[in-house]
Amino acid sequence: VETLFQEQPETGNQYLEDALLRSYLKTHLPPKVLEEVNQDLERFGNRLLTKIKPLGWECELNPPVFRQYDAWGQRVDQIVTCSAWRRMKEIAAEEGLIAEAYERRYSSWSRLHQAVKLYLFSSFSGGFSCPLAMTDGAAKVIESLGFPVSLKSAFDHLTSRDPKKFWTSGQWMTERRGGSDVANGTETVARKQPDGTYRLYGFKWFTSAADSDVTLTLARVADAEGKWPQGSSGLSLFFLKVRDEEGKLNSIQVQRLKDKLGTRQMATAELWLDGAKAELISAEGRGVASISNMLNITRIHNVICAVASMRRMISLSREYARRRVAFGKCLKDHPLHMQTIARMEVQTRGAFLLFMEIVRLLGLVETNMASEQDQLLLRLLIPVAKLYTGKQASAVVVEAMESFGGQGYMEDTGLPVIVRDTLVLSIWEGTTNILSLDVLRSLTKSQGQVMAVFLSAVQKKLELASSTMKLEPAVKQMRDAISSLVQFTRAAGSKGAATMELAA
Ligand code: MFK
Ligand code: FAD
Repeated sequence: VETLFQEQPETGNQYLEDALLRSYLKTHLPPKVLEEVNQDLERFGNRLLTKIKPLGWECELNPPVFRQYDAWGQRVDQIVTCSAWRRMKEIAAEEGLIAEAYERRYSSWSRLHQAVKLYLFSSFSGGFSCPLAMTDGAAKVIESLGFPVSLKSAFDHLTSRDPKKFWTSGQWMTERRGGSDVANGTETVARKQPDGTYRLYGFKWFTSAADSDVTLTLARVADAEGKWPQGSSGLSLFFLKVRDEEGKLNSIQVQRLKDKLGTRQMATAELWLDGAKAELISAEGRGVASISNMLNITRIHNVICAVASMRRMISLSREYARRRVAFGKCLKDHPLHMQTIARMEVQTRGAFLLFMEIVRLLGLVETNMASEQDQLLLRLLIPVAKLYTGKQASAVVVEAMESFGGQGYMEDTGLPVIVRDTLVLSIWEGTTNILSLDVLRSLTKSQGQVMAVFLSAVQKKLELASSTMKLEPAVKQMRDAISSLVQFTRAAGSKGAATMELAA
């Protein structure tokens, strides 16, 4: 039989099969929380396997289509999504994939619980992780603005567990002249109306999950002389509903859907805003600072998806190695092949623990339990983790594809889908170099404190490790290096940004 077929790798409940995840939860969660979370994740793992996974594949096979005109020549600009995609939205609500983080029934651990569910969901979501990331980001912005009365209802929709009530949000930042340089590239203007609302005019060049209910976007508000202020301080943040009660677009025209390498399950559109009714939700000129609260959440989601893609490919690869025979024995019995898989496994475990640390810190910040050090560490780790895991995942999934030989390259195995969808993780939500500059921004803004906090956290972990393992010489070397780095960044911090760049 073995000469005839190569068997399809099959995996089971991805929660039960993830030993590292389970041992992390066991060692970190309080017993009562662990009991409930464990039950929920086991149940969710089964639902993913039996119901959600086939839906995700359906989304891949039935990507959204754009219908610009109806049969009678009327412009309708309809983005037609498949029923599986719409079902994903209902499931996301039922599972509380956003709600969990804001209800906080497990205090600081609720964020981690939500993040783990998103992590398990990611590889089977048929691209629905994308709107969920932006929805979480929008809820976070509303929370960080102190729940303005006008946004209370939107917050309830974004964090609802009721599929009929649940809304998703977009994040329309990128314009033709600038996706990285949003501050100078944004041409969209906001004209104030007598009733205090605004009308937006401009062109948004990338808008993902364009079937979303609401969105956050940036535009320029005219100054007292009627001029449009340029640069970052000319940008303000707006909230808008994409369609009205009858489903008609809010003075928005869909130019076309993007023809993408991956993430084909979800619609990324080019949109003309031709007087879209919107509400100003930040102070004038504070658009970038306000939307940063969204960016920091969506960048964490990016980390979640990066780690999930690596985990998924390796799980399949390990499973395949148990079945596929070459040169008279299973791949798992070829040391060289196993070394390749082991290297990927180590990278994925490291990335997983970094992801856990970030959501643990976020949970503390959100429940006012974080120290100043925790807050600084979180500010630093988000761009570092986004840029690092984005690049790392792209490399790991390509390596993992090779571990299936020629089958890895075959479209109907589903493996190329994972590869394509992973490659975007280093581009959207800020490219690698833009995030490197964000690391520098966090250094400069904190006068070097973020680095001092980071290095002393590393030192503590090393000391902990050296008490259980024989690492004294290495630890001593690292300790010396760390204390001179701490001194250097402190000194650089007091001398300003240019020296800080050197320190970074
Ligand atoms: C599946 C998971 C992912 C789902 C993906 C969904 C689909 C994809 C969606 C997208 O791709 S959305 C578009 C993402 N776009 C970006 O990520 C933009 C990349 N560019 C940057 O990040 C630039 O660094 C940035 C636009 C933020 C630079 O803007 P500025 O205005 O030139 O920066 P400036 O003047 O340094 O900062 C303005 C303020 O924002 C400052 O606050 P203050 O005025 O109070 O000092 C900064 O401290 C603050 N700020 C900027 N970045 C921050 C931040 N604060 C906290 N965290 C940050 N990361
Ligand atoms: P550019 O800014 O032109 O960058 C080009 C290159 O120059 C990059 O390598 C970049 O790293 C480098 N670069 C630029 N500035 C610097 C600098 N100062 N120093 C060093 N290097 C620099 N955007 C949204 O707002 N909403 C969405 O929903 C959305 N969905 C997307 C979906 C997909 C599938 C993709 C691919 C993109 C999406 N984007 C979305 C856009 C995405 O966020 C941008 O493409 C990204 O931020 C990069 O911007 P850009 O394309 O303008 O590239």
